[in-house]
Amino acid sequence: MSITSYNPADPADLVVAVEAPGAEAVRAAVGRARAAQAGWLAAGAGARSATLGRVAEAVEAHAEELAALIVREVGKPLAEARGEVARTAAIWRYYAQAPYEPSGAVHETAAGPGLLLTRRRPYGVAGLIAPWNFPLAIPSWKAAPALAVGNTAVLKPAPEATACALRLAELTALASLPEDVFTVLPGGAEEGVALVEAADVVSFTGSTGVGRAVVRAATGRGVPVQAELGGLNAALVLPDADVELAAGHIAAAIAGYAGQKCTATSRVIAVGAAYAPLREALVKALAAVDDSVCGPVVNEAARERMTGAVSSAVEAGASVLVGGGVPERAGWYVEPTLLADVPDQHPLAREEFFGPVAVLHAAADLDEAIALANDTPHSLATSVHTRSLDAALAAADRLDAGMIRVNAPSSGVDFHLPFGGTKGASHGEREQGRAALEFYTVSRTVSVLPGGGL
Ligand code: UN1
Repeated sequence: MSITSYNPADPADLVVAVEAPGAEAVRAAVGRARAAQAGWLAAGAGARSATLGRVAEAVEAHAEELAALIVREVGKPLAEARGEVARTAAIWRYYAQAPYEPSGAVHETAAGPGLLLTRRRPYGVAGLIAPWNFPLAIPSWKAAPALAVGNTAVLKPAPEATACALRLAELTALASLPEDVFTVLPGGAEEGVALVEAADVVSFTGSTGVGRAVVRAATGRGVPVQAELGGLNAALVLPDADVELAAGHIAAAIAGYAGQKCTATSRVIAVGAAYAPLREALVKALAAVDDSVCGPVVNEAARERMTGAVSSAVEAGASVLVGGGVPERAGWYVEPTLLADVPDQHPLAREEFFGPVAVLHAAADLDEAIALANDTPHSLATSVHTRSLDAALAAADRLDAGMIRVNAPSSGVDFHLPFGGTKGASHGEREQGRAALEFYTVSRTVSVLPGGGL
């Protein structure tokens, strides 16, 4: 089987085609990574820090080329692609400091002399499975912390982002990351399954269905696993909000990169008197979104899924407030779309579609809005738009989401803070920041006791 990726804005443009390496090649790569791990750990904090810092420099030195590749391979608008490249360099630079972090603590003995120590140690080989929508940032925020603490890593990127991942591997080599410390193996399901069966610690970002299978397979082997799955993210707008500002943020969260972020907004919940002005402002803001913000969806199947869901919602009684169609042009474009009166149980109101489409709901008060926002297993990111500190605090207390953003789009993350959702949106330890360093290490307890009776 061969792995191909095509330009979503120009489907005739084949970006890359490689032979899928197969399960045996994955096992062999994990074996080489395991053999390289002891040397990488023994190289010491200074060497690991310097190497990760050089990866950041290599990313920066190739920033424009990388941004152009992201645009071409996964259809991300240029401004966001540039932002992702900058974020990628910052991630490597941030984790370049991590090798110098304390790896444990000293404790007092309960009785008698001695030193009790905890020490965090790497697992061995991290198996990383990444999606296509952040083709450099997500592989980097998985690989950099894993490597910083002394693991080696094997990455299987999404087929749609194969060229970006292979380029990242080339840049790590340019930065003199030793051989077999970070390996990129393109592949599909067979390679992914083989990686989960061979790695010592597993990190996955992708769809809920595949993620559940990955979690089952890794836990079945007794191997630690984290999984970041889909989000069904709401934006709550209170009557006291600056409606224009809120509409701008929400339009960006619905249509930015064609809604292809697990943090994108797909449900807008207007509270009380906010409904009418928000509807008007949001329709205007979405109608004004252009290619520099939205871009195409990743492939034909994604567009079919999205347009099929919109027409079935309309058949079920929904009304289209803006958008709803596909522009007459090459590329997998979908108009930024807002729907009202979508039946509560319709898939569009219940599942993640990964497109520039959202559903508008009305809520009588904040309580009802919070109940609506929480009525999903996919509680990843929720935005709250209000001028009231009390309402913002109430929302922060009572929303289930793993990330609550006040007066900001639901999408967009700070790479040095924990990232993840609640309920069905995430499994295991948080990604990013210090949480990632914990995930890729296990604590050992060392008791140093006097041998000769002091
Ligand atoms: C962002 O909102 O900038 O797969 C990042 C995703 C998320 C990353 C979102 N893990 O879309």
